[in-house]
Amino acid sequence: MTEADAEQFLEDAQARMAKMSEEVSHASWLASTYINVDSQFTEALAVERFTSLAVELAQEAAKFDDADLTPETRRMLTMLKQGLVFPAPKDPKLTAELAQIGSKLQGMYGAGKYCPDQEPGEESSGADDDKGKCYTLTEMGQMMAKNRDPKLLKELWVGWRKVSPPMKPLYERQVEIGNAGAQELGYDNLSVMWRSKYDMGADDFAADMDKQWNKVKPLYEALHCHVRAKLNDHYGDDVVPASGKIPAHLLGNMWAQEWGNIYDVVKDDDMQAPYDLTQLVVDSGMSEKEMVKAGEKFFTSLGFKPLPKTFWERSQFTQPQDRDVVCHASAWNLDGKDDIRIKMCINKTGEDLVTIHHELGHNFYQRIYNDQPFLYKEGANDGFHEAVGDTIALSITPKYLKQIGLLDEVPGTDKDIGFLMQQALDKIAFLPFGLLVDKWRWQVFNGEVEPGDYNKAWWKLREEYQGIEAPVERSEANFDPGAKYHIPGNTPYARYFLARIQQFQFHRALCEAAGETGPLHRCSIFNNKAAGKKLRNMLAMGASKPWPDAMEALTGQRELDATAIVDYFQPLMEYLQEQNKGRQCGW
Ligand code: X8Z
Ligand code: ZN
Repeated sequence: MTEADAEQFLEDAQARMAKMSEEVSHASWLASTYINVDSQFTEALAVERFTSLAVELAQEAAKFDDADLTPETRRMLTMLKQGLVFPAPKDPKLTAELAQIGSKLQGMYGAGKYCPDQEPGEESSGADDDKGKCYTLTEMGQMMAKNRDPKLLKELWVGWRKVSPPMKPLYERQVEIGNAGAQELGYDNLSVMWRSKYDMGADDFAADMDKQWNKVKPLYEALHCHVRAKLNDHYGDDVVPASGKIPAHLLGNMWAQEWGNIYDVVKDDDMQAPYDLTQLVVDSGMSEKEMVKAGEKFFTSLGFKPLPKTFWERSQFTQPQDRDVVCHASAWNLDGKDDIRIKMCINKTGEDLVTIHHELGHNFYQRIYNDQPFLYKEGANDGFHEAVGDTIALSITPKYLKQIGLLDEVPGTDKDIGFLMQQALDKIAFLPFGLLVDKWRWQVFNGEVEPGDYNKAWWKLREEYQGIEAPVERSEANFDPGAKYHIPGNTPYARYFLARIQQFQFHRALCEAAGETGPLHRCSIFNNKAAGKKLRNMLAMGASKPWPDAMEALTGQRELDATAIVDYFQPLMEYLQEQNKGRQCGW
């Protein structure tokens, strides 16, 4: 086996995978935007075929294990092996079963609703059944964001979680088959396989996550302490005690993962936010599509090509009323070229305006690396992919909002703490959640946590890392991880933790490239071609180089560096320390 043999093998393999992955994309798009038995059947079949091809090729690649190859060819072979999120064993029956479970779980989550008057297990008798309204997750998310009635919030919190117990046996089986698949590829289990995609050893990766967490933890603890005190003021001791863990239903988000929606409860009377982004969006009269146009404009101002016509024709911007869809926002490239789309159920809120930038970040990344070979049409690592749009959204500052006509005046620096608080409630509050979702899965995959302890292990992590607690008693009859999209959706989650750290590093580097000298939180790179060029050059690399090379191209650094996020929030940290004086922090 020579270098030339390996190159030929890789060329053929990539051509076959590219074709098959296009089939999967179209079938999956259908299954996510028209949930029914037929689309699920079709998707599962396509996924089955793709999985079996990818596994076959990954195993075949082993024939080059002892060959003398260039580092580039070796790297591509490794990437071929690591391509699947959930590999199946060679057995065709198991491949089919795994694919069917995947489509089914995704569909259960997407079609999930909470129907207050319905007994568990009872089917609704029809869409217009007036016995009681059913709430979609989008509707419940809106209520969790705005409503402050603890009783209703608790009901929604519990209600949504009825979606997941039926998922549990499927999930168990999925893990079992996936682990067998990972083992056939030479990994101890899926946990090792998932952690092996970061150009370092699997255990080094887990250690690096912990290392970064320890750097930002003081900021999280200070925020937690202050938010708990404010919630205690607002709701009283009976609902939120002044010490201990915060009940998970009061943080403005179904999973208590981002807390920006309770800014009104957390702010001081003299600390008005400089503006309310949702209000600006509503007052502007923008349609959902115009919100996406605003996002596109930011990217084109940095020198990215405008989105293709098909993006506007084929994307899903709003929730269809006539069918079930997977509303969880995502960005797609269906043909590996220009057929890029987003799928969202956009609400006219500041939160969704930010999510639009997040999704467009995926699309502009996908498009700018589309000349790379199939295996390199990925982010430098998956954290990079998640960080691009968020980096851009960090430039949604008052200055920028004035530039695009949404704000009349740039507020004075006396409003900075309000702005930083709003940002921290999303960015800092998210960190422990971003860390623990895959900590849970790694334990499940490697057998440390068995099915009989799934929920217990989930809440142990939620309590330990986030300092929150379930508002009602939970047991193994519940399967709360399944009520979070990425578990049934099988999307790895460590990427979002990485992205939270990285996006501040990227923002800092881009602001420097743009010649901005003020504080990081006031910097916007809108319209700056020098920053745009730097970003575009890095993104165009795709996954062609180990991620530290991409990181270096943009930031001059080869490692994750939490000092950027810590520096960004330094003024807020000082404020929080002052506020927390005399309070007993921790949980
Ligand atoms: O899933 C997402 C994106 C799609 S990649 C909307 N995010 C995570 C989540 O919603 O849980 C973005 C932030 C974290
Ligand atoms: Zn994303």
